[in-house]
Amino acid sequence: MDIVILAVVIALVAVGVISGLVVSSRRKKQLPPSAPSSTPTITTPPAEPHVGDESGPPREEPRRTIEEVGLPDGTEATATAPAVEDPVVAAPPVAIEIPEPTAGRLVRLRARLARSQNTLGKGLLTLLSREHLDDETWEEIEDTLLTADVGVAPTQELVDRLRERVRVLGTRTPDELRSLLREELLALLRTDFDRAVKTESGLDTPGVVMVVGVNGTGKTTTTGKLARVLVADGRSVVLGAADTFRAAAADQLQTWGERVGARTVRGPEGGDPASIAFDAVKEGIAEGADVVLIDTAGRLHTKTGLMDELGKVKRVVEKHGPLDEVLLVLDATTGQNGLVQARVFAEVVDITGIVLTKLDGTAKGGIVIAVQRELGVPVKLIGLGEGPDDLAPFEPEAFVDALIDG
Ligand SMILES: Nc1nc2c(ncn2[C@@H]2O[C@H](COP(=O)(O)OP(=O)(O)OP(=O)(O)O)[C@@H](O)[C@H]2O)c(=O)[nH]1
Ligand SMILES: [Mg+2]
Repeated sequence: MDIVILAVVIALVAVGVISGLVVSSRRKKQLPPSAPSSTPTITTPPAEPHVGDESGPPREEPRRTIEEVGLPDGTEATATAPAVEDPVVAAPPVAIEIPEPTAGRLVRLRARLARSQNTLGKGLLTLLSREHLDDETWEEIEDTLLTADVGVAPTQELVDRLRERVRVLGTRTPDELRSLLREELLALLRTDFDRAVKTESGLDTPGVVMVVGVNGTGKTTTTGKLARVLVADGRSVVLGAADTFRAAAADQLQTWGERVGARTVRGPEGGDPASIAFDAVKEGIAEGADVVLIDTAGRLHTKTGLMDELGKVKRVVEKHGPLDEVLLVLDATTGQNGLVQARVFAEVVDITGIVLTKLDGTAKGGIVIAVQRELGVPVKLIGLGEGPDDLAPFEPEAFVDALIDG
């Protein structure tokens, strides 16, 4: 009898505890998302205790790797913790990922490049190896280059040079052809550019990098990947979410930041991007950060109002000092349209470097040549996948080798 009463009491207590938990977690969910304020908020990395944390679920579950978790693509609202209103808690973040070292990335990612690009390199080699290099073959070579988005003028130059050199060569061995093609492609890609992303101001203030481009090219992803590269190199980073079009955009950037312990300065949806960018640099200066990365909203180069706004963001940031790098992010799969975008963006903000994303998904790697030619500005980074460490410095030699050797 006593046992029965005890069992009933235990059952009642258990129900009470469970319903208490449910209520408290419901109550938590019903809290309004951080109320938009007129001043930007600075989010701290996760895992710092906040009021009410005890009522949350236990955190013992095994940590998943970043590959398993994946990262948001910005198309959906992320379920990250609401922005912390009180700025800057000094406690060091824990459970921060250590990104992969940057050295040798292109070697690791080379296979991806080769998979999509070697139709170009192999195709050219096969054509050049034909016994009779007649006009028709040269036309095919030309077509191959144009299809890969090398652009008309560079294609013509390359074909003229190859024709001349093949003629001088007389008999051709496959090795000779390979090194000849390699040299000529390298000459077009230019080995004289300084391709280092400039993240040092040379002063005692942080280096400031702004990331621009049309919608969906990979700006936020690139900003996040770049933050990881910098953190891996031992630099401290502040992120500025100057994309105020969608709340999810700031969440997306913040998620990238949280994974490596970088703070994100963000503001209300629909707020003024220039003031957020300004505040991000201010925060970077205040906390003695090494680098401030500013992500901007995707904007169509054809919309004058949006392009004017971008010019304003840049001018306002420059009140703190000159920008060290303005990176234009271009989606390699969009082909020649990228050149038009490049031209317009370069008019509004001086582009200092190009990031070519999604090179893993296209055989149109020739756009590297075309876009450098168009702007006179080097491709500094290439995106070779959606993974967090799939951003590589652009190295012409490794690129050409991947084209030709596969
Ligand atoms: N395959 C591949 N996908 C990429 C690469 N870079 C970015 N992406 C994907 O492209 C999509 C858009 O990336 P975002 O970083 O959100 O692009 P965005 O320019 O910030 O977009 P908006 O802010 O909407 O203008 C995401 O699904 C990314 O994962 C890349 O190098 N390769
Ligand atoms: Mg974005």
